[in-house]
Amino acid sequence: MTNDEILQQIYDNTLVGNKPEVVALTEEGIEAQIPPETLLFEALIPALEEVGARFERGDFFVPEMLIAGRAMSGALELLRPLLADSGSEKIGTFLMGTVKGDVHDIGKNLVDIMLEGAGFNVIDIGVQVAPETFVEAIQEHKPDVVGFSAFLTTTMPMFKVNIEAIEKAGLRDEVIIMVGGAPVTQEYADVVGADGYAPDAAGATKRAKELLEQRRALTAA
Ligand code: B1M
Repeated sequence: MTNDEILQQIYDNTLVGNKPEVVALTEEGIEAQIPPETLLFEALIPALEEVGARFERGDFFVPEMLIAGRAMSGALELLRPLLADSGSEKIGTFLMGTVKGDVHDIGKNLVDIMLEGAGFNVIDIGVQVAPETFVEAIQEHKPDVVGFSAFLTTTMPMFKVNIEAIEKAGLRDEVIIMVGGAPVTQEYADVVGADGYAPDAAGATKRAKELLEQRRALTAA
C-alpha cells in the first residue's frame, strides 16, 4: 500500500469504527515512517469530524460515534509514545480533566499527549470530574496549571462552577486556569474568568507555556 492509501484506509475504517483495522493500519503507517502528526491530522481527526457531521445530519447515531471514538483511541495509544517525549526535563505540572456531565475524552487525551511532549508532568483525573474533585486534586498535586475540557454546549457552564469552587477553597491565586473543547471560544473563556484558552492541542501547549513563563516572571520580580 502507498502512504496515501494507508491514510485513506485509516480514514475509512475510523469512520465505520473498525478498531482492529484502524490499529493495524496505524501500525503499518508508523512502520512506513508516516509522521504521527500526518496520521493524526490527515486521517484520524478528519474521520471523527465527518462522524460528527453525519451525527448532526441524522445519518449516524450515538453507537456509531462511540465505535468511531474507540477506533480513534486505539490509534492514539500507538501514537502517544511518538508524540510525547516523556524523557524531557519537566517544566511544570498540568492537572487535566473533562468537566462534570461530559464523557468526551479523546480531545483531552490528545492535549495531554502534546503537553507531555512539551515537558509537562500531566495528571489526568478523567471525565465527568466534579468541582470538588478538581479542588481535592489541586490540594493533593499542587499543579501549576489546571485545565478543564468541555465538549458540549450544555457542559461548558461547568467551567464557571469549577472556578467558583476553586475560589471558594482559596486556591484561585495558586493556579493558572485553562479551558478548551470543541464548542469553547476565547470570548467564553474570558466570560468565565479563565486565564487561558486554546482551540487545539498544539495551541493549548503553547498557551500553557506562555502563561507559566509570565507567572514565573511575575513571581521572580
Ligand atoms: Co459526542 N458530541 N456526544 N460523543 N462527539 C460531539 C462533541 C458533537 C459536536 C457531535 C455533533 O453533533 N456534531 C455533539 C456536541 C454538540 C454541542 O453540544 N455543541 C455531541 C453530542 C451531542 C453528544 C451526545 C449528547 C449525543 C447523545 O447522547 N445524544 C453525547 C453526550 C455524552 C456526554 O458527554 N454526556 C455524546 C457522546 C459521544 C460518545 C460517547 C459516543 C463519543 C465520545 C467518545 C470519547 O470521547 N471517548 C462521542 C464522539 C466521538 C463525538 C465526536 C464525533 C468526536 C469528538 C472527538 O473526539 N473529536 C464529536 C464531533 C466532533 O467533534 N466533530 C461529538 C476529535 C478531537 C481530537 O477533537 O474533541 O475537539 P476535540 O478536541 C480538540 C479541541 O477541542 C481541543 O484540543 C483537542 C485536540 O486538538 N481541546 C482543548 C480539548 N480540550 C481542551 C482543553 C484545553 C485546550 C484545548 O485547555 C485545557
